[in-house]
Amino acid sequence: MKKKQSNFSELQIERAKFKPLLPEVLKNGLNSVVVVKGKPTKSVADHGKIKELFQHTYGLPIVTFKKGKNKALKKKTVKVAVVLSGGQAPGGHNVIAGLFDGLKKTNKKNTLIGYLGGPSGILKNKYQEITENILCDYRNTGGFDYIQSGRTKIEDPEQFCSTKENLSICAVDALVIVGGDDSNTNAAMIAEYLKAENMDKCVIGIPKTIDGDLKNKYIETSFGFDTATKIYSELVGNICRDANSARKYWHFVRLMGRSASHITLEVGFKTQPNIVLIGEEILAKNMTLSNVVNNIVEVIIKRSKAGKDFGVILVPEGVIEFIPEIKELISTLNDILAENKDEFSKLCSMEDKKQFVCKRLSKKLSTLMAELPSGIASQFMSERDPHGNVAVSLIETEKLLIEMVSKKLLELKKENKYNGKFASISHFFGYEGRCGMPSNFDANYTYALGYNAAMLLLNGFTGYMSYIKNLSLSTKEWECGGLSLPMMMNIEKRSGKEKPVIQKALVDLKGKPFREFVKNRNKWALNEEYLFPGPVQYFGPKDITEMTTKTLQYEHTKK
Ligand code: FBP
Repeated sequence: MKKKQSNFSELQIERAKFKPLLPEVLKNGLNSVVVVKGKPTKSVADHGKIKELFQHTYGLPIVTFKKGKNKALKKKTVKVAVVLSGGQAPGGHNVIAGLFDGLKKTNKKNTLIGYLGGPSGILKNKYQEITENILCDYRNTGGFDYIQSGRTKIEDPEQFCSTKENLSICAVDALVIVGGDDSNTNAAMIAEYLKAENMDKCVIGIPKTIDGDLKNKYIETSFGFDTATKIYSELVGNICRDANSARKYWHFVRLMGRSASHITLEVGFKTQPNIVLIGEEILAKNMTLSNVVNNIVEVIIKRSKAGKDFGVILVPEGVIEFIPEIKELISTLNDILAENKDEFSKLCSMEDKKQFVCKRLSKKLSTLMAELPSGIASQFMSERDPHGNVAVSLIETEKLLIEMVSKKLLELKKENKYNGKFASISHFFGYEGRCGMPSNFDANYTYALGYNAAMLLLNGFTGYMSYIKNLSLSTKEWECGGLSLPMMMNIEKRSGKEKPVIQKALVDLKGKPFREFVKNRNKWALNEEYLFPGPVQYFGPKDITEMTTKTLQYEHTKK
């Protein structure tokens, strides 16, 4: 149903007028763009196994686009389907808008449909035609509500078969899957299946996730990371100011980011709180949960001695899976829950569930499980998503840390080694940032990704991800092209089985962003060097409205 503009806020009305900028190469429409093919590619790891699994789509070259006449595109009429998959990320609607505009500008007769509710929409053949009449109300907006999203994994032979049938019923020539690493793994598998079945249908992926962990040399960032981290930074900045004003609380802030700690690192740069935990560092240093707690306690004591019984600490939600002992526990639990799904689902009480898993754990792991606060233990046993991931967004790690830190400080107090006051407040910022109105960067980036995807599929590429490079430069200078999906894959254990998946990009401890953080963290710990970035700005000085992430700046500028 078409929404009325009268239901829009003043900012929504103004924002609807924003015209995303396109990279120079795409600016004159796709009939003026030609393809340059690079050399054959290899997967990031496990070449043999990936090649075997992707016999029809392995090794495809990276392609880049440059200006030139491409008359062939105009003559074709295509029907394209788009699906939004996984967690929401700011800018999803602009991917649809860019794709729609790219298709229509090339040939007015091209059409776009949107599968509803994520990949399950493909399986149920539930879709809606994308029309300008409705799309105009979603341009430059946050959320995925135009066609919604879902986390269904297409992996069984029957599911592949119904995907093929439903794409054929709708006479769809190409499918665009907007998703993170798991959803783009789905895209790669569907592309391979359709090719093996001799179906002349293209599948293109779009890199989406606020987590920022879908990246490599070509995918410099996934969309949504920019806006989400700006929103979290506003909130954390406000907390820092409150902490510094009241001077009586330690704020433990958990931030979304299922595996990698990119969000936390970026928010750390933007707000400079007293402690920033980075999961990847904890893993590299093989730290136990008590090591992590002791490090926090050390800073709390130092600040307390300086008369500062307050501070702000950032905790990435994925940190829990980086603590080696917990990582082992979660991965063993994943296997136990996958192997005993039916039996486990019949258990009602938490105690029965705990006993059921403890019986199947090693002595070391069952002791660890028993030592965890019962709320946390039950969160560890929550249902896995269809990709086999534990729901870290539901594990209250910040509360676990508060409990353990308080206990440690109490012990130290008894030994006269600490005489400060420790009062704590916990926060979790996750869902607050995923549907925000996209920043100018994300609005432009997503629009370009969609437009660029149209270029890839109109040229018959399949098993590719749409990429836009040089993102730390002005939009005009962005480079466009396509990256073979199997090139990004490796083999990982999921739900107890080895599976091909797109490799996640974790925080690189040798990379510039992390090194920059290490240079500064001791100062941030003891002093109040807090920054207050304020809300995302859409209008005003370009230095602010066009600002990219610190992560992108450190990673891609030659300083
Ligand atoms: P994607 O990887 O699908 O983009 O989702 C990322 C994320 O936002 C994580 O940060 C978070 O842990 C998870 O989704 C939450 O999932 P759900 O929306 O199913 O609660």
